[in-house]
Amino acid sequence: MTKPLDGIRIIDFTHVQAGPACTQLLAWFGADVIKVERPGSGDVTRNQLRDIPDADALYFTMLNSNKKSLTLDTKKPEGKEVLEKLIRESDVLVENFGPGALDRMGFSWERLNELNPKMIVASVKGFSDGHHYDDLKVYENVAQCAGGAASTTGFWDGPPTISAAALGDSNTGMHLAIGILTALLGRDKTGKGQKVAVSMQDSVLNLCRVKLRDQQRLERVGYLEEYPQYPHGEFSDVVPRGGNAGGGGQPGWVLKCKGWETDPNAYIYFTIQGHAWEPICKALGKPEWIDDPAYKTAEARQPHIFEIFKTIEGWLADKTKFEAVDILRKFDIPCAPVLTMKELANDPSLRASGTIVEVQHKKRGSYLTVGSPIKFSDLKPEVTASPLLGEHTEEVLASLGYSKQDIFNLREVKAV
Ligand code: CAO
Repeated sequence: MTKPLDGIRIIDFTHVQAGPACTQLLAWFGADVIKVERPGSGDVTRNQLRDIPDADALYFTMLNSNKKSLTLDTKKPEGKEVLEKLIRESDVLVENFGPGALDRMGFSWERLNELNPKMIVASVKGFSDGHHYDDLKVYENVAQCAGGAASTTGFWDGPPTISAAALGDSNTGMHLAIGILTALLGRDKTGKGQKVAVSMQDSVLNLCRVKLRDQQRLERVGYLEEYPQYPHGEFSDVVPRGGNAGGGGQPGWVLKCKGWETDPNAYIYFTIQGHAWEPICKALGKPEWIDDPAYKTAEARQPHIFEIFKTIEGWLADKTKFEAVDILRKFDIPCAPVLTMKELANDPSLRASGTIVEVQHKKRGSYLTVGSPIKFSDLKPEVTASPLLGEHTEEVLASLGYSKQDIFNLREVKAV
């Protein structure tokens, strides 16, 4: 089957998570992604949090599937020469080194553009160019703090909190992938490559835009009616942490189900959407609430919303999270069980859709990974194992015209 990105060659000069998540996605869709790694060590995640001695860690395998690995010391003249050849024959270079690392290596944007004016150069940095923090190295949690997620996540009486979702890393990689695809379409029209830059701070903030909405509402009216602080608590002049309240106009909360005393995930998320109030009352066996002025409107419910949640927890007390959702779905009530990683890993629907896939790896045997969350009618992305360090060095060098002797010589000087 031909894939949409067949024929697009990408130099994957990325490491850890933000960059690799981007290039992995493009590899699933058919791009020829060549991961350039330092000889001997490679991407640091190959060794991080290993669960099997001498086999690449899951951190690496789950972010680098469908790629080739070329080892190359790009600080050595021989390595630079190989990289230059590769640049001349590639469509995209993606990197997420610390600030200035590519320039120090001798591959500034100007130099790259001179070597291949058609090439797209895509970068992830912690902060955008010209930002007063643009010299900082950044990891996931740093980005969540800098992008507004941490100050608005968690409970009002606790500290700023980090989300387990990779808002700084993989999310930034997804933004970058959109930028690269846009630049490729642009190149079809102009024939020219361009620089695409995404910062982790900006990508986190982009996902926190409803909190910037709330900041402006707060400044105008002094309160936020959908937050648990309203109407009994206090508001300061900044958006508070709202616990598990819904971010939109529909109040919701994480509610206990049967077994919560011993199972930390025996919960559902329950949403009280305005138009669903009547079905909610019917589902809960509380028809008298439908027209009761103390319950009828969202405004009337808000002052005692936690009493309402308590009543719903009473109804949930003899139902597991799955039983509860099976009842509530019949009433069209937006809700979901709080699912654990174990439940997700074994979910037959996710296996069938290709969202959770089992991959065979030369050294690890089989492992689970998350496949493409994007589904197409004419493409079924197939997830293949991540490459071993330098697995494709010979193949890539041969494709650039290097002979067996040349490759031997490069090995002698430890450039590959
Ligand atoms: N051959 C020779 N040298 C290589 C090489 C190769 N194939 N690949 C990388 N290098 C060198 C670089 O040239 C650089 O050297 P100098 O610092 O001497 O110029 C060095 O390796 C890499 O530096 P780095 O700053 O990228 O790495 P780090 O471990 O110190 O920092 C990180 C890691 C992630 C904090 C930093 O890369 C960063 O801030 N990246 C941008 C933001 C980002 O993507 N963060 C997300 C990471 S996922 O949580």
